[in-house]
Amino acid sequence: MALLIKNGTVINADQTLKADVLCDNGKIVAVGPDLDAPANAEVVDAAGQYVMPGGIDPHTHMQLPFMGTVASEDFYTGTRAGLAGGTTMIIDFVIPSPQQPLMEAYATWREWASRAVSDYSFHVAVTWWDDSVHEDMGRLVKEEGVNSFKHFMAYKNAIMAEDETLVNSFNRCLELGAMPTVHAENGELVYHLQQKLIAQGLTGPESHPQSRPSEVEGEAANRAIRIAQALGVPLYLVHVSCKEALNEIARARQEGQRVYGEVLAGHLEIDDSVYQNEDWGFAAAHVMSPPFRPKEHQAALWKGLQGGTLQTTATDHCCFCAEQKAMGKDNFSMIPNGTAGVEDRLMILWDSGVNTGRLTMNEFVAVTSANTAQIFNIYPQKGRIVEGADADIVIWDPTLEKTISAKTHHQNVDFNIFEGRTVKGAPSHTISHGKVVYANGELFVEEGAGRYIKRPSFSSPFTAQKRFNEVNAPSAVNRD
Ligand code: URQ
Ligand code: ZN
Ligand code: ZN
Repeated sequence: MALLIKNGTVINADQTLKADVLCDNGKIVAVGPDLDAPANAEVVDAAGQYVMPGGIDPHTHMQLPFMGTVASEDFYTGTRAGLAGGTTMIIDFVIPSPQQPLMEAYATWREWASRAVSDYSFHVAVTWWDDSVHEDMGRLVKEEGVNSFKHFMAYKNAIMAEDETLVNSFNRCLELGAMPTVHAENGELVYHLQQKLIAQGLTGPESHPQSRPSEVEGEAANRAIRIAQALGVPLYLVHVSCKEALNEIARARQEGQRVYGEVLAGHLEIDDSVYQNEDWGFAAAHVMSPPFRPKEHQAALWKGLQGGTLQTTATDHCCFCAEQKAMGKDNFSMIPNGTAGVEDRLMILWDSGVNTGRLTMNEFVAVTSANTAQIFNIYPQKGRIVEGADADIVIWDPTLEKTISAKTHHQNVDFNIFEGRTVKGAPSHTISHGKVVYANGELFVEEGAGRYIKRPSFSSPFTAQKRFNEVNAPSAVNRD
């Protein structure tokens, strides 16, 4: 059934226009003034509201097995919560155990994600190295539409990639036209500092940030950037949390190196005072890595986002409930690392970004959707309101006030790092595949409706645009 969105203002990263939007067969089929509704079309009146590309969250971990437990959010509940917050696509992570074949882990995650209610894709982590990893990376790019590979420089004795793996894998990314991405913390330093704090009997969650100070992130960010520079491969740094890492990216970009940075909504808004809270559970609920930082880092991250040193926003949505966090009751290094946010990101970025004047509405679209689509080579299929694009849309009511709370959020976790935060501006409708899946507080999702989105390698220029044109060529689009 067709859907016509009337009387709204379309916001793309590079344009603002009063226009109606007609969707049919899961695609945007027309954008323009005074469009007529086809017979039997559903019509949504978006007067006074903004019609934007649905959010893309490039960093989530649904049902991740990690630190002896499994994240409490699965692909069904997590993508459902995302739709309630205007996010219509996630890029999650396949994380093979060391020595586990990448293709085997990929098949497992694809099976888990089949319950998703919105579109999804996967970065694949390289957690070990041998010729079979080299081989599987090639299969994932050529056969499965994976164009990004993750490297955890932290988490020693678990999934940490040593320099040898970084060099081999980054080089393989270059051969394949894939984007290497990193979690940049020096895992050896973290391990050393953790042992030191524990030996001193400092086992509470307040020691978590002490074990991974911002210089530990700065070192790893610089190392990854220099390795990428030496090999001539681009680089994407996930969850940049501090000035030191930000400055390494700025220096590299200033030198013309192709380096991208991602920032989490949480790291933009929350500081390290949370770890001083005398409530153990409250402090532990904020244990994630990199940790929340002293206040001056939030200001620097906002400037980085405004100034283009950072290009994307994400959440690193990785949920653990109170009893899971309690696994680290006697030793902070055993507290499962992770916090939620997939439902809150757009509201936080709008309230702290657009409402404060830090971001224009166009920049909001860039950092919540379009830039991710471009960096990971699925633009303009995703990330733009344009004829031929997927009809993944958020209708944004700038007057709608909400108070964020674990009591009312759709995320399958008993804590919200933005608890009690009142925001102004929120989705009134979310549209996925041209269907209204969220309207005025109600969800209308279908388990398994989400599709796996292939992302072409970067080997040939304009791949995504070329594919977009092919798919949308008049002969290829069956207009009824
Ligand atoms: O490091 C990550 O990105 C995963 C394991 C989620 N946990 C976290 O603390 N960021
Ligand atoms: Zn990480
Ligand atoms: Zn992560």
